[in-house]
Amino acid sequence: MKRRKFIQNASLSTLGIAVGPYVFASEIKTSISEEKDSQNNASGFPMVIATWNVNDSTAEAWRVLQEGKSALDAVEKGCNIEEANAEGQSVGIGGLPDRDGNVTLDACIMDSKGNYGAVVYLQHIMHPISVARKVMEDTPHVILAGKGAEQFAYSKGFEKTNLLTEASNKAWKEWKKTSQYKPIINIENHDTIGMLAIDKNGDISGGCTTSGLAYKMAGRVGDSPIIGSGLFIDNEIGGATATGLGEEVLKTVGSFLIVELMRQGKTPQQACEEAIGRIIKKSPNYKDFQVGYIAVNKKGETGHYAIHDGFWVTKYQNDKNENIASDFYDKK
Ligand code: SD4
Repeated sequence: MKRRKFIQNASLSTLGIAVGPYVFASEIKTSISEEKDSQNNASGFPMVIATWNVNDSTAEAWRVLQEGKSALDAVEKGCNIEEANAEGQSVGIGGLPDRDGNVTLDACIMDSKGNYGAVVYLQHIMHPISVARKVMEDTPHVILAGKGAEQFAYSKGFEKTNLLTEASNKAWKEWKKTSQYKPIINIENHDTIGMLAIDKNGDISGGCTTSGLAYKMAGRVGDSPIIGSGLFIDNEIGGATATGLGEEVLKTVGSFLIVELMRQGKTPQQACEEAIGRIIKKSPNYKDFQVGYIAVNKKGETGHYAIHDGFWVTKYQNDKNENIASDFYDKK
């Protein structure tokens, strides 16, 4: 419900509302950061934070962390839950297809040692994040695409699965009646799961998995599987991950930016706000799309910020699994 509300809110923004003035990132009110920082500075680990309302995913990651396993195991298993949820229409099975009716998946994973693996434009495999982990651990490469990624997955024992559910097929057929391709918010959808975890040793890992934008052009790849854009981890500093219109995240290398801003001394909240500010500064049409970021630093302090209302995060820390409505830039 909350995710859908987000889309509606974002869609409203396309109805001819005038573009606001250019804004410099540093002009974004620091008072927001301070207020949010006091809410977010529950520190400590193990902990896990993820984009959207994904309590079952964070609960699974938490369970893995409680067993004393690594943050890497936690993000993989946590993301697997949402990938297998056929009702989530932008991750794994049930994901809305591209405009030709093919469900194509992007995912990546990054560990505390700086290792990274990704799959892009992967079809017929329910758990792209697990394939990404295999790319990271079992190949000399970091990204595998399309058919090559699919063949690699089969070689590792993943099963061929029909990812197009009845509900998504129906939605696609409905969309085909107009076939209006506008790579902006009105046909964008959001459930992408980006997850950051810190294990009992204080080591950080992250994962990001998505079916990308609904009805995208065939071959389109978003930010989610691209290191530095959809996800970045530096175990000395922290991690960040993104959701929303991937093209905008890619152009500003958002997750890397957030980690570098934290390196310079910003809190996770300030860093997320600055990264959103960069997008707003560069894209006068920011009212037409959404981007949301989450971040965590080495102490387990978190931040989250979006362009528009409706972005939620789920955090499991200090034995509490909670959904949090994120603050946002465009207060109208
Ligand atoms: C993409 N960032 O492919 C993803 C979409 C997304 O929730 O986040 N959807 O651009």
